[in-house]
Amino acid sequence: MSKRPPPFYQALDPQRPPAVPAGRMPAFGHGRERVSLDGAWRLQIDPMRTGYVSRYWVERRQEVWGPPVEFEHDHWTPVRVPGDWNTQVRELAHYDGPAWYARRFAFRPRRGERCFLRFGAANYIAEVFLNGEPLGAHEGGFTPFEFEVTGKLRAKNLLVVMVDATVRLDGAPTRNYDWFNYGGLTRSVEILRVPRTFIRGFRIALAEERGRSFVHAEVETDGPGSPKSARLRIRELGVDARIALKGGRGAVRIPADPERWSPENPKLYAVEVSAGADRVSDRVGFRTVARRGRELLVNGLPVYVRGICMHEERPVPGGGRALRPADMDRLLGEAKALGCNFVRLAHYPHTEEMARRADRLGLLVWEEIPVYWGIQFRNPATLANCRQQLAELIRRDYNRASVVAWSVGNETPNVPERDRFFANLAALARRLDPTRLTAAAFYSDRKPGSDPNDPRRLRGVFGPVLRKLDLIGINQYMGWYSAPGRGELERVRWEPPVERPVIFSELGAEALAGRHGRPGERWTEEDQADVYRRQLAMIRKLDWCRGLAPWILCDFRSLRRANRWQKGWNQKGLIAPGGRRKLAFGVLRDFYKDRRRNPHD
Ligand code: GCB
Repeated sequence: MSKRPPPFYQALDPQRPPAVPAGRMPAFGHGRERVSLDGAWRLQIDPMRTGYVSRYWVERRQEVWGPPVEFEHDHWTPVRVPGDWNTQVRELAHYDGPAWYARRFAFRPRRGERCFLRFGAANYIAEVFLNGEPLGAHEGGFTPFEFEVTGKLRAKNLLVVMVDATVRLDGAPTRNYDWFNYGGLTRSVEILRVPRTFIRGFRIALAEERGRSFVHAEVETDGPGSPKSARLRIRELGVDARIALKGGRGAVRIPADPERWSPENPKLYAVEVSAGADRVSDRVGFRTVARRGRELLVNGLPVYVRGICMHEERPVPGGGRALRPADMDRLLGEAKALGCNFVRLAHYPHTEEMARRADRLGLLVWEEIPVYWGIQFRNPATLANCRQQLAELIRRDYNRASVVAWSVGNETPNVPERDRFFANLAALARRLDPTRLTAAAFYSDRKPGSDPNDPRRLRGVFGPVLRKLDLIGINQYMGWYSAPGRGELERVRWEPPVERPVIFSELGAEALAGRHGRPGERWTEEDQADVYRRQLAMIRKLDWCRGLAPWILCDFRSLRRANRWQKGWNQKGLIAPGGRRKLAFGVLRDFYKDRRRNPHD
């Protein structure tokens, strides 16, 4: 950060604080002391990037007789964190540029402790300043990041965060997407207080080999004089094991036969780890996930996916990104009411609390990074950014039994650079987490009226990249986007595109809740229900298809949706923003009820 500000008349290309070093992952945060910085913050938008000239990160107050001061944190607009600015400040409904957050807080540093300032997510770029000093920057709108602030906290602190929601051509997502780009500090901000040497990483999973099962745990400490060992306890399983640490790292494999976590029996165990003066805990389910031929296996048994897709958006009339506990209960409660055993959290990492709840409720989860539509597959900086987002997500949710797949992309052009990009991300996911499947969703549709059985269709869309992945999603909107080709759902003959478990990861149709008419009459509930009925009749006959996750649980905001019914909302939801279920909800629920009775038909 240069000390001398540029002159005010210059257009700014500011020198940024250093980014979080690639590969640096936030510390394990559960079951330890955390100080919340959520609540009342102040916000100032900054479309001209004046904050870099005026140095918005330093303390300033206007003195009555003093020289003019052009900003005062305490008089900026009040906002709540976590939360997007779009739904909190009327004038910012469509603002998606840079903005500055400020908050004061008191703190009592303790001798010998270390502190980390952790952000659950900031969309899209964040630059963080504490007490006038830059801490660092982070790119990626949906994953956590942290900065060590040991020795930098005082009794009274000023925290300033520049959050830039500008969608970038080289970013992920890039400038073309079908949802709403909520800006701001959209997840919690907190300080983790840890001993000088502490447990930075802890992960645990079930492993099976030759008919025997083990609990495999890994611990990583950070700090001087790492202890020689850590202790792992799972009381309910009678596990009390020592993990030898070398250079602060260690792993252990303990023969154990826990009750398996599954959607039918979401059993969780309390797990505790201690090392030196530090101790963390988590609630963890044990299960295995694998593929065999065209089957998706959970605990060695084939699963038929009864899924639904969802965005991270409040299911209320105005929308909003930051989910509250009641919103999460609603979203996942409705998925359960549909009879789901699976949710696809599209198209970016949702708040960590969703997977935790899915653990408790017994829902399998597909998680995803925002590699979507026009990504710059040739750009090494874009790849580095996507690798970082994927790594941060895997690091965050590794202990969640509900999560079965890491998806590396959605609906991308079938070009060699896409294939290389996917192969790179899939290899990374496998290296970081060999216990789960890699996945991606591919678009299969044709021009209205074209032959649904044209063999080039599948080949042209998917290609050899499928073999780099474990679980394949097909997005297809037969009966909707190809309206003039009605009848195609009855005529289409699908071939399995690859020897892998394949699901329909999207299908659907739009309807304005409360608008009624006849099947075929677009934007009516009857038409949407009719498309679902015909889709389900088709899918029922496909023995290779391992399930579906229709698009989507709730209507969601999207500025590209601009007809008289949509008015800024994608209306493919089974539920309207106010919570009202459309007719198609019942159609899918009945289908799932039937599938549950005959899980293997
Ligand atoms: C898709 C995309 C999804 C869109 C949906 C639609 O294929 O994956 O993000 O919102 O179609 O409604 O067209």
